[in-house]
Amino acid sequence: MRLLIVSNRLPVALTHRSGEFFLEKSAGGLVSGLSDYLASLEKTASDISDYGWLGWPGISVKKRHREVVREKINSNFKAEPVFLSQKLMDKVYLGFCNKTIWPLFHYFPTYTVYDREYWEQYKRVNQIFRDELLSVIRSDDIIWIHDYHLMLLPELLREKVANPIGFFLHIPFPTYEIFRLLPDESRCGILNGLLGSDLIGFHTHDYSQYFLRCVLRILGHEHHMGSIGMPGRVVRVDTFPMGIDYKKFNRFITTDAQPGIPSNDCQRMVLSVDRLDYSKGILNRLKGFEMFLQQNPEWHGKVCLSMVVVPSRTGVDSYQEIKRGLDELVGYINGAYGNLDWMPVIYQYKSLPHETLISLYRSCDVALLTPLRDGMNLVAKEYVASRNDKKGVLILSEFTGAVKELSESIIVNSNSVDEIASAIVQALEMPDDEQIRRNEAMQHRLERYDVTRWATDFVGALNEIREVSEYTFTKKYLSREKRERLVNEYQNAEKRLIIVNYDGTLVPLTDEPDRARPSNELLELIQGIKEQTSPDIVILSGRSKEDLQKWIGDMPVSLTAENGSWLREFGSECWTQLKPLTGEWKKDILPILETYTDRLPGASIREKEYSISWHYHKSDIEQSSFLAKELYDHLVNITATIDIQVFHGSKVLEISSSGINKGDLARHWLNNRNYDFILAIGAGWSDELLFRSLPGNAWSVKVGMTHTEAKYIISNQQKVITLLEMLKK
Ligand code: GDG
Repeated sequence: MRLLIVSNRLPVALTHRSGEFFLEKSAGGLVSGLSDYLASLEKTASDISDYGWLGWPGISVKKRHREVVREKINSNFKAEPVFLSQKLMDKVYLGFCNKTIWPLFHYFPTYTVYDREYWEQYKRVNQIFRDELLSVIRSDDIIWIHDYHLMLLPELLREKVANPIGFFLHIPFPTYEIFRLLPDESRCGILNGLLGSDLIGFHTHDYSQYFLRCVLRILGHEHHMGSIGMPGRVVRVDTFPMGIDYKKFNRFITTDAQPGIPSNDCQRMVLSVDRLDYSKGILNRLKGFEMFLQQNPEWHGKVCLSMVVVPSRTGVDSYQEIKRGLDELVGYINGAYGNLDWMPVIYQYKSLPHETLISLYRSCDVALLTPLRDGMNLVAKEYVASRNDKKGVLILSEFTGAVKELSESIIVNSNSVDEIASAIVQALEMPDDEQIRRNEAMQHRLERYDVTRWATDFVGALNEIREVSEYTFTKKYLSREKRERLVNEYQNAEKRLIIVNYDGTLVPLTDEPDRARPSNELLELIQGIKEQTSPDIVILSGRSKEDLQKWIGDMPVSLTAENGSWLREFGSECWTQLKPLTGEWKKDILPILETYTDRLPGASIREKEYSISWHYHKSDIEQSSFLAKELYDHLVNITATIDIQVFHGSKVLEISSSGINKGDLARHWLNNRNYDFILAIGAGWSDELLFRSLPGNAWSVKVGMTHTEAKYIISNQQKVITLLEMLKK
């Protein structure tokens, strides 16, 4: 198996000087983290025998040079370039990626630009990536796509290949209220794009939940424990907090004096490191440091803030504004508080060599990381890992993904300048033994869940979900060949039984249950099967016997109403009961159902003799999904001591007298005769009991591509009719 990583940028940067192309390994959290994982694959035994990386090399390459460049990249790295013009890349990178998605997903709607052309360009670049991938993809490849630049790629690829596709989002996924600000085309496009994957990973549980909620609210797909059933496959949504190469940071050997480390006139140093970005909360941090100086004159001359700011996205206006604001505030603080011997803020606007960065991590007393929003924040993890003396204090914003695993840090709300100021005091005063105690706990966690474990877990989960999908949808799918076998067995049998559910199986589910009357074609089909092949046919339903009598009472079939409370055997005119039932319990249950009906607009109650159904087809999908689960839970709890049962069907809860379920019903019919062919078809949850109670040689078929106890699945209700038509001679 080959693991193919796809990201916006390749892990190597291409440059062009004096007519020659040069390659340089690029830095950055994702690249260095994944490179460490890929290197570990070469050393350890794993299912993945090879890997490759596909992305943009960083500059545009003229058509005539492309083959030379491709050769150069291929022969030096296991990488494939995606050639894009600088113009298009600038438009997309500085457009939809960094003026729409980045601000919106980091909760800055006021910075967000909604421009149709940006969206069109974004689609275009995703298509170019798809075409490039198609030219290199092999059938044994697992594809792992990274980050917000390529959110449409999973679906574009899924339309063309059957390979496993994983997607990981490195930035936050916002709440529904923020995400829905995107125009309909792009918000649906992004969700559908991502759902082309088999596995979608996020840094935190919250981001996963926000994504699932958006999928429900915007596309209407429900999930079950993070799995979404799509036609022919299951999409899994899960949480994988990205780690770092702990050992590399912890054991890195640094020489004492590194260029770029401020000469330490002051006794204590507070460090901050980030890219220049409004999401990083750099201005608030400076304001917090200023308040600290204002409130604590005893620290003047004894502490400095060393701020490393890495230039980024210099082409976006809002970034230039922050840069101006930052320059001014640093100048103001140094002017107002500093003197000839002491400069409170040491500000470096540049990228430092890796070794210098680690030296800084190790030599500071406090790391002050206060993003207003950050998907993870690897700097926080690197800082803790680098402290092989176990000392140092981390102050971390509660709005970073990393805070979930670094809960022993001093956690601040980065919007609050006061909290930042007092956290600095608390950090500077923290005794050594407490620093060690906190860092040990965090280091232990970071060492266990490092970047290799993160990637291994992700790839493992991707393979696993593919196996589930394949088992459910390939092995169980009632293919044409299996359908022909079924018909063949049917024709060769002597005593045949067909048990079929009514709603969702014989007739489509409708928003208005009264509209589910059988069509003339359906009635003719049932009549035809009976006349030509004389099977015993049983129709199961949760409906009242009056409805069934009215709609299909003339059919040559046996009927069961109210989920088995009533039976009408073929050839008989009267409805009977398998065992005596009571409707006494209804008076206790109805008030509960009424309360939930009041809470859920569109919900309705249908009372029958021995059962009640609570329908919510017409209600708001998200509200009903939540309330129906709550009601089900409520009913199951209170009915534990009463003789009734609760079924959660498709947009309906059915409560009926106990003692009879579809399994019991099946046994009743099975005892009647010695059948040598049994076919049972159902769509609802309660049909699982039916499937379970059938003998081993029966054909059990579930309608809908979901997980089931049935031996086979069929994609939709219309296919049931096609199958039944095949049973006629
Ligand atoms: C995304 C998400 C998420 C920084 N300054 C220098 C330097 N760095 C390195 C650090 C670290 C990386 O850059 C920054 O990692 P972050 O996690 O903070 O952020 P990004 O990579 O920009 O962005 C983020 C991450 O993806 C991973 O999923 O955590 O939330 O926005 O590795 O060491 N490296 C060098 N000199 C510097 O001056 N050499």
